[in-house]
Amino acid sequence: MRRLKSGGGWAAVKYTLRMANRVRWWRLWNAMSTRNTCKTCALGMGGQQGGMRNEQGHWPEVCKKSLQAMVADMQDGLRPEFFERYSIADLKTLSPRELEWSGRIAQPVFAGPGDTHYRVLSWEDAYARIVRQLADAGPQQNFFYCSGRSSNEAAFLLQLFARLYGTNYVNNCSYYCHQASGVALNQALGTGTATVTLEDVEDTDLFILIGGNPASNHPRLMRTLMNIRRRGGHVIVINPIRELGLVNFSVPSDVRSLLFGSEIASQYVQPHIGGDIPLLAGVAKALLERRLTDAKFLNQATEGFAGFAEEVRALDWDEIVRRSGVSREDMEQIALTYGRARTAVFGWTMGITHHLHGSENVRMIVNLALMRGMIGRPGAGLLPIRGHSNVQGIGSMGVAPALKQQIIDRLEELLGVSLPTTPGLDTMACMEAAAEGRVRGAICLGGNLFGSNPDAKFAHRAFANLDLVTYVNTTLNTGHAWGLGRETLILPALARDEEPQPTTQESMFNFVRFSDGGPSRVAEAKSEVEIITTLAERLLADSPVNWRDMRELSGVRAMIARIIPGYEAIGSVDVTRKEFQIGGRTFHQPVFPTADGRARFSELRPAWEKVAQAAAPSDSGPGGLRLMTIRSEGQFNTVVYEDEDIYRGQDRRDIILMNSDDIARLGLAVDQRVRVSSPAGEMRRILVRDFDIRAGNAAMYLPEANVLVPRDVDQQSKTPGFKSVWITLSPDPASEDSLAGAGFVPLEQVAGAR
Ligand SMILES: Nc1nc2c(c(=O)[nH]1)N[C@H]1C(S)=C(S)[C@@H](COP(=O)(O)OP(=O)(O)OC[C@H]3O[C@@H](n4cnc5c(=O)[nH]c(N)nc54)[C@H](O)[C@@H]3O)O[C@H]1N2
Ligand SMILES: Nc1nc2c(c(=O)[nH]1)N[C@H]1C(S)=C(S)[C@@H](COP(=O)(O)OP(=O)(O)OC[C@H]3O[C@@H](n4cnc5c(=O)[nH]c(N)nc54)[C@H](O)[C@@H]3O)O[C@H]1N2
Ligand SMILES: [Mo]
Repeated sequence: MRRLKSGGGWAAVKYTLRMANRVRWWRLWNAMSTRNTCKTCALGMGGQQGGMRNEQGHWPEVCKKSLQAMVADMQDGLRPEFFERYSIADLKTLSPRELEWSGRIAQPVFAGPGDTHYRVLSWEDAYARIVRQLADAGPQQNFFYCSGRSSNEAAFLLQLFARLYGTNYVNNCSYYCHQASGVALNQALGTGTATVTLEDVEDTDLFILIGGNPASNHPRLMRTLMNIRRRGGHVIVINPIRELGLVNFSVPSDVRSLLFGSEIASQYVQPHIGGDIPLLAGVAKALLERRLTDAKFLNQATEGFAGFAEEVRALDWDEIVRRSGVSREDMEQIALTYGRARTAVFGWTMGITHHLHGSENVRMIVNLALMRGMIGRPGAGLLPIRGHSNVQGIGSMGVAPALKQQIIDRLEELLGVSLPTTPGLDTMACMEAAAEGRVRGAICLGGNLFGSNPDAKFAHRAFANLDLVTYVNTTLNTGHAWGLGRETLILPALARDEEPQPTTQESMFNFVRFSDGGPSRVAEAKSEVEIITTLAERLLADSPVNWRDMRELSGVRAMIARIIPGYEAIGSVDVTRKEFQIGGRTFHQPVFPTADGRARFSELRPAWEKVAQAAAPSDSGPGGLRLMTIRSEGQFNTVVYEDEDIYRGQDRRDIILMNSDDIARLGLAVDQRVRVSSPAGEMRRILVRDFDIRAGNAAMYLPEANVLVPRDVDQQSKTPGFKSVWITLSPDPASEDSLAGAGFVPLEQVAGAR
């Protein structure tokens, strides 16, 4: 495959034209221009400012991802014959890409014990089956999972339904995503989300980007990074992989950038996977040695600095260098740039949270920001770069195992009920409970809980142990083939821009957007709100909530305004159509919502020990590598749109990206087939590819590589270590030509998981 010189640019433009041809460009243009929040990442485009606009009204803000998602939603509906023709065994042989492009799910379908095929059933039958399961098994035997695309309204109703039914087994995909950020920020600052607005980021002198690949996953952040550089500011990238788009990116909507490309990183350092704490500690040490800290801020606004500073001073540079994989000069260079910057924003993504020390990673970032007083003033702060377009709103609405006390109190008062006090379960805990037979049913609102789960073999078993699995989805995914219970239902949902009434979403900058909805593209699909309220109405007799009335979303918003802190303004959006910034979350003054108003440093020692523990296990031997599982340019989580990963110059997905030194050291060759083994499983016939990644580390794509990821979690955030899997490689002579070029290895062939 041809290697590109820059991310974005003409490749992105050409792709756009190709997508547009697929569904006719004026239809796509119209669809993209409606007033609906963009469906992909949580940067939050669209809404009332009109399609393709950001929070500052800039137009056009388009990215390949939003087009991919839109074109997929514009596909024709699956006909009943599809399920007659393709058995469940056939679905298992389809790749994530083939499943996605099969078409929109158009009718409820069902598979029971011994069924070889899904068959169409009526909505009435589907509802009756779910209500029977919920009533028979009871609230401690069913769990609710929510992905991050649903609206605030659907999310609020889902958790309210679950709680009035009597369970706290409610969670969302953030447990596999940014939960570590929420946990750590709450501990340090008393708030769990970004402390900055988009304006702050646009105005900052220095952006430190840690563990993320926004060129592919948040493309519209690239314009902001480009602008920082154009103003003479700096962008420091910390990433074990040299990501082309973070070195140079052509912002397609900027003529100068499109023609000549824009340099993004002013400094690029490549630590080991999991080496961020030693690296950031090194930067902290250099700041201390050069007295580049903000003493006034530290005294007035923080707690615990002295202890932290002592620990950092005591560290040995050689150990820091060895553990981080980065030279002392590089760390000192970061400290100097940071020390000179008037304002700095720290942004991070999954390279930070997907570790068994993910929460500690985030605390370390907070420590570094506090050292120079970079939280609580304009142009400076913290930005967890969120994933799904409304994952933050789903959390705000209370789709979580534990509600904030304030929300419980308000709900109990408003509704005159007592909410369940039994402990809730996070996502992995629900999967474990399923595997052990402690729960009997699951309702998944969006997402692909099977495909996103670590340890695919285990996930397959866990689902198979459930009596009824209900999926509410727009398109088919691997979960519908591999995540089956004894009985499985798939219900077709309307996408955001097909909702019969307006809905709202929350961006990673705590900005709430209002989506108009639009005409349905799939006749029999229903809105998530209709599905939830119908189930609630049928299951909960004498409910204090009139579920029929809850189908009117302005009424739901009125309730959210009374219940969810910071969301008061949502009560009037139907009249004003005014989108708003959530109160109490952005900090331009150094006073924080902790008990004493001060921000807290974390100790270094416990984090340091965890990093040491995560170092090579003794049994991995000299052939061991540390594996991260990552997204390609052509996918959205478990949904694969195309097999190519263009910025990384890869044409297929059944590959392992390795440093050329490791390839030579292990006696392997490029394009040789290997067997990749981890404590969780093994994958066969994977192709070795030479790549610019820190030696000792390797990368493969999710969701396929979830066969290899063990299900251990960070104890604080319950997030799996998706980016830190110890693997060994061995040559795999078995070569099967039937797989050549397929780019996808069916799970059964790698894991024998049938
Ligand atoms: N197109 C597209 N957009 C998306 C998504 C998608 O799948 N496709 N997914 C959405 C979602 S839900 C999310 S959460 C985000 C994900 O966005 P990202 O977090 O950018 O996605 P990943 O591919 O998981 O990439 C992680 C990056 O972290 C680096 N990394 C891995 N381990 C480490 C480490 O130990 N330290 C450091 N410093 N870096 C490390 C990898 O090299 C890689 O560049 O994107 C959202 N947007
Ligand atoms: N190995 C490994 N595993 C990972 C990760 C990793 O980096 N490595 N990343 C993790 C992360 S960050 C996340 S967020 C999770 C993602 O986990 P999930 O959010 O559970 O998975 P997605 O792949 O985003 O879900 C895709 C499905 O959502 C459905 N969908 C799309 N739009 C809508 C809608 O509007 N309504 C409804 N009802 N359904 C819709 C489609 O049917 C599609 O098949 O995966 C995690 N898993
Ligand atoms: Mo995510």
